[in-house]
Amino acid sequence: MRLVTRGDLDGLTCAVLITSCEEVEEIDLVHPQDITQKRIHIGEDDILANLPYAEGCGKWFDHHQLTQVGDKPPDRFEGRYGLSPSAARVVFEYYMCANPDIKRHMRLLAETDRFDSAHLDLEDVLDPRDYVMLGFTLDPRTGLRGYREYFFLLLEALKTKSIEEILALPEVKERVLVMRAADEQFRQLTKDRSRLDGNVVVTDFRGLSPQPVGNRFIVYTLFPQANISVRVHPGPTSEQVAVAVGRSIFNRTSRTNVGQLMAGFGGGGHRGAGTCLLLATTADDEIEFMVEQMKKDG
Ligand SMILES: [Mn+2]
Repeated sequence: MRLVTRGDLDGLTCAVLITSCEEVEEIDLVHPQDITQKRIHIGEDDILANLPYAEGCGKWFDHHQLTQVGDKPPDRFEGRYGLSPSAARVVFEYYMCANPDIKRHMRLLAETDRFDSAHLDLEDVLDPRDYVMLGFTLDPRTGLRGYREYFFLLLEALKTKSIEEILALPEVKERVLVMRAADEQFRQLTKDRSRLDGNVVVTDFRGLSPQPVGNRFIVYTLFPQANISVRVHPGPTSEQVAVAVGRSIFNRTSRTNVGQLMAGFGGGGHRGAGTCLLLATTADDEIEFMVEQMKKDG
């Protein structure tokens, strides 16, 4: 079988669990829009995890809100879907009875839940530790290069090593150092490039080269008044603009359903966070529309 998942902590924990329970010969890391836009072929030998449903797949595990784009899952399918703090939790529930051995990953799973659903506290953002730290080093959104190799290194390490041993690996230590330095710069650029509009903080990184990388929750420590954030950066091509929206993880009063709002622009996500790609020519008007909706929602 081939496992197709995404290269974040949730995808990694899915991979740890699924490779413990299935014969997986190959793992591919993809973006959810690679699935919805059918950029990769999915067949009956494929297990999809932490990604949208694709017709004809062997098994499917996910916890994201269903979007209007892409294939609709049928009433019956192999695998499991549910609104859960992580896709890994959905995978765990599916395999646990037949594979009780995976219970040894309970702590990894609990921390993946917390990380993927952004139930973090101020300390987790300002001074992250163990699995939360590991999650930040893996986040493809932080833009660190070579994450495929890194993902596979961690996949093997998590099966045999403690989190302390993993954080002591040279590859992990190096990423932690790079991230700490990047976060300092990111904090400053976020301050410079953000404006508060009612309850919404809008950060625009367009025109910056290279793109700043850093902890996406820092903005909430800088703008405690805001309950939702919009981050704008260049898309994968020059005709596109990428937008990432998230409710504040500290000021939890926003009523916007972000996944639903993003789906209206061809993207997707959870109630609390989501992304979409816009055409550069119309992006400003669309972003303005989103912000107005977030202000109306309160
Ligand atoms: Mn997830």
